[in-house]
Amino acid sequence: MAQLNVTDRDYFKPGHLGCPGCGAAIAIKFALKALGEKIIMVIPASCASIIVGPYPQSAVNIPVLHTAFATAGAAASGVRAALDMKGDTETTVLSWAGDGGTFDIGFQSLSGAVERNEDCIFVCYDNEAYMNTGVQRSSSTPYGVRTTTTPGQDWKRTRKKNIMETMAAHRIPYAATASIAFPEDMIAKFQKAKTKKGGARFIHIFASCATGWGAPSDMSIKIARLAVQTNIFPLYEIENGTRYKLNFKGNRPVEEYLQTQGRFKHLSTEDISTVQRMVTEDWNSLLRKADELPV
Ligand SMILES: Cc1ncc(C[n+]2csc(CCOP(=O)(O)OP(=O)(O)O)c2C)c(N)n1
Ligand SMILES: [Mg+2]
Repeated sequence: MAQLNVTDRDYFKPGHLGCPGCGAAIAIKFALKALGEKIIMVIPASCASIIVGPYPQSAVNIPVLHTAFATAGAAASGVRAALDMKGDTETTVLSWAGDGGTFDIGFQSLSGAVERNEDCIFVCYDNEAYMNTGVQRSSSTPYGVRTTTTPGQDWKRTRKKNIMETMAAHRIPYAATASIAFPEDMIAKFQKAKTKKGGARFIHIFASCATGWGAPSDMSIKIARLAVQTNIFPLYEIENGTRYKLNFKGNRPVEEYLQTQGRFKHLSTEDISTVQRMVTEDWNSLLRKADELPV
């Protein structure tokens, strides 16, 4: 990859309120490094609200608007409109929502903002459950996972919603996936998103959660890397909802990923085969969209 042009400055400070090994905190650090100073962050209720913290104890030295759980898309649109009224087209509006605030309760707000093609970067940092309130399942929680609302033998039997496909269906100008285990790739995508001013951009970040996933805190990056290497969380970009580009091709079996986390511990060999089938099916579908496999 080409040499990245990133500042030595950190806009995310030590002493934040994330758990040890918090993937969401790592994602904030890289995103702010990529985007630089002139941004306003909009954060709906989530772990990120806590990690960044309430004014004046903020862990970031950029302005933040804390907003209600369902409203990231609408609140970011309002901040954009206010900046435009002031003639400020330079400042980037960065909406920073969890999977609950994106896939579930925030979905209508995001869909509206993307359909209006608001000039904002919409981020979903995805820890695959409602972590801030105690690990309840969301529509981003993958098949096979135990959470506090899918406990014991009632582990989640439905698949993770494909949020990137929903964004493609809006014909969003730019959408990309990113991972805390691939910082250069993530930073490059944020910088690319920043240059695509004038319309909506969406970045879906895989952010491991040691606390909610039953994993040691020093495994967060390794787990995120395995998610990409097993094609469970592929790295790719979509332009205008139609042009797909893959950034990495994995080839490891899903079991290597599943065995790193307590939330999958109960799965039988047969269940693991089911997960593998689902992942392979989704991966092949992505390859076809990227013109890398015959339709
Ligand atoms: C309308 C409403 N319902 C419920 C809550 C409580 N609540 C705060 S954060 C949160 C979960 C957020 O989940 P997600 O968006 O995935 O972010 P995470 O905490 O996992 O980082 C919930 C349910 C709320 N603040 N507002
Ligand atoms: Mg979450």
